[in-house]
Amino acid sequence: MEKNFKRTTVTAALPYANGPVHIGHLAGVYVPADIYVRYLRLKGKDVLFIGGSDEHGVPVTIRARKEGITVQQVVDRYHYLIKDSFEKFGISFDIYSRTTSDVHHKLASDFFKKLYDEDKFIKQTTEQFYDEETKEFLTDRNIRGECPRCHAADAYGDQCEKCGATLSPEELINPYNAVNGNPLVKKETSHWYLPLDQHQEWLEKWILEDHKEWRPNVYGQCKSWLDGGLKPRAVTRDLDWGIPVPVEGAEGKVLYVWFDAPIGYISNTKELCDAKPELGSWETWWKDPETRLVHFIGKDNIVFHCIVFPAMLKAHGDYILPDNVPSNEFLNLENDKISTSRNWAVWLNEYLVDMPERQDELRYVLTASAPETKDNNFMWKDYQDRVNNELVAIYGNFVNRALQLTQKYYDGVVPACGELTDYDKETLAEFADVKTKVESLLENFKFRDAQKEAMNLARIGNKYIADMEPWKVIKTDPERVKTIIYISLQLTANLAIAFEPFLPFSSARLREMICMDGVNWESLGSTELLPAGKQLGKPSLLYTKIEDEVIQAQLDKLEATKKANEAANYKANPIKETISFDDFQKLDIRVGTVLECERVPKMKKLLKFRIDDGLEQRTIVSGISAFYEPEQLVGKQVLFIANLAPRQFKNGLVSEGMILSAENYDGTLAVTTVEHEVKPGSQVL
Ligand code: B3M
Ligand code: ZN
Repeated sequence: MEKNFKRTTVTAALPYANGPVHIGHLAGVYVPADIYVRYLRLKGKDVLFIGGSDEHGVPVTIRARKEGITVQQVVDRYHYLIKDSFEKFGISFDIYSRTTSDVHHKLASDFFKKLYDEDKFIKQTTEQFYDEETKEFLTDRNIRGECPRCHAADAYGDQCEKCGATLSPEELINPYNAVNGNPLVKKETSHWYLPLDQHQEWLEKWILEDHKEWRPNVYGQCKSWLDGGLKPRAVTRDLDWGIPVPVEGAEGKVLYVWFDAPIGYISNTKELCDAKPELGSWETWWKDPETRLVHFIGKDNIVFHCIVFPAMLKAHGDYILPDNVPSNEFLNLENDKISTSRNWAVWLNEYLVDMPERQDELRYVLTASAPETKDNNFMWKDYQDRVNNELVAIYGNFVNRALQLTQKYYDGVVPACGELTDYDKETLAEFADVKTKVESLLENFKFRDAQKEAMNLARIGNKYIADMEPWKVIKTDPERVKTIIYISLQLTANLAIAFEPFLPFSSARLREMICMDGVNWESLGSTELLPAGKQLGKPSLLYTKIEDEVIQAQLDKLEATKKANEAANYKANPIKETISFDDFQKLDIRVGTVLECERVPKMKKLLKFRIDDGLEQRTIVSGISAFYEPEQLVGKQVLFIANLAPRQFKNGLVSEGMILSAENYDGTLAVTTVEHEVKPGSQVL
């Protein structure tokens, strides 16, 4: 639906203030949002860029317990750290506030109250786990217990980290309070629910019919939620940290973090507009149908921004709905999932120290390999290659040559342009349409391709100057060199404009070198940006090479993290109690040959094996499907426990034994096998 909007409200997901932000955040949300906003501003559009920290919810409370400090101390520490990182990376928020602000508490509370008064919620009473000693209801993450699938001792209420099973707390065997180990009882509690099922119909039409232009990953996730049928969702929690539920009889209850956090976008807009009346009323930015609302988020937030929050806004009645929700997939680091708990990340605050003055380099690489359509991988070697071979060797090199030659031949004054050769004209024609290309890509949220176009402009320049060899021509035809340099300088000025949304720091440096005031986006593509006779400033290198040692230091740091994780894992799983030889002999471990192996319908984690155990065939089921394709294992000889009592699964499937696998430090599993082939049924002694 093409519509002419008067203004745009752009939001970027509010990161939890429970830790610093890392490259995954930057690549997935903040750099693309910033590029988009910078572009809109350059186009002279009315735009507000709203950010802030998400300071409620369970994650911050867990962090506080871990560090032995108060929750307020946790959110204070990380809010300012995150804010500072964003600032230093040039993420140009109009406001970066926080959900513990008074403005937000009031607005979120009023929002809830209005829906409550108008009967937009339903109240339901359910049994939840309760700690009788501390008198608190526990949230999923704070409940641990034995995993019903793999029998790991310490699965979480929502997931077992050993076997990856998605769980609900009810499924845990002997659930206990993760903080103090207390056993838990079931107790009744009431909560308010947003009846999403009642919103199903309009959401279906609004998303599936009216927003077919949303990115396929976003559209697809929404469709699968809608196809599955929406269910009521609790919007309150039993917790002592958060915004109190503003109705009678709700003592000890707070708004669910996913209810208040998106309202944070609105509160932060209000805080901004109240402080700067020239921006107009905050309500214009959230309620006027001529305002376009765009949410930049990561893929784990899609359902909240495309279904839950719109349902809240609709139930409220006064608000506009998002026009687009550009969401990225995930960024991995050196082929491994970024993980805060395993410290597997490049933290922005550390990058700023380790790689001083190289914010644009990271912005560039993250956009060049942005996870726009599928998960992507950040490799330090790739970072080095892109910086050295693209920013330094193409963009920086071209600009430096053009400026140094101007300095050398003309004392830094732009020479007059003479008659153009055919090659000159071709070159100019090539960059004439870069503006249209970049614009259309940015408007369609294709940041990777848009940046590529800008880089292409540098490539054209680099090739032009290399082909023209002005340093040689100067000896034979000095008049001609004036034209070559003139054209090169116009290209240089164009680069300062084209890269402005992507690489704000180096664009500003370049503008300073060529004495260009401000950026006039509309003049992108012009061949008269720097008039003949203009005195330019002093050139210096735009980018410098990254040496191998610098990259090695980063890789070493990650290696040390891996080692520390392994050590921690060993500590968490110490050698078990000593057993007698007789005990050992009770175990009958044998070698079996895998005859068949297949996935089990509806039980995602499992692989079903048909094993030749030497005597006959038997079926063994094993929870390793995440780590192997079934056909990889056929023909392999595996170690299995032959005398384990058979175990029956929910769907009736019976496992006659257990295949032995080794668990790596990161939770991945490797099947054990023999060093050379033996007869099936051979005993392991
Ligand atoms: N804090 C989750 C996250 O950081 C959540 C986003 C809120 S956006 C309103 O992924
Ligand atoms: Zn498990």
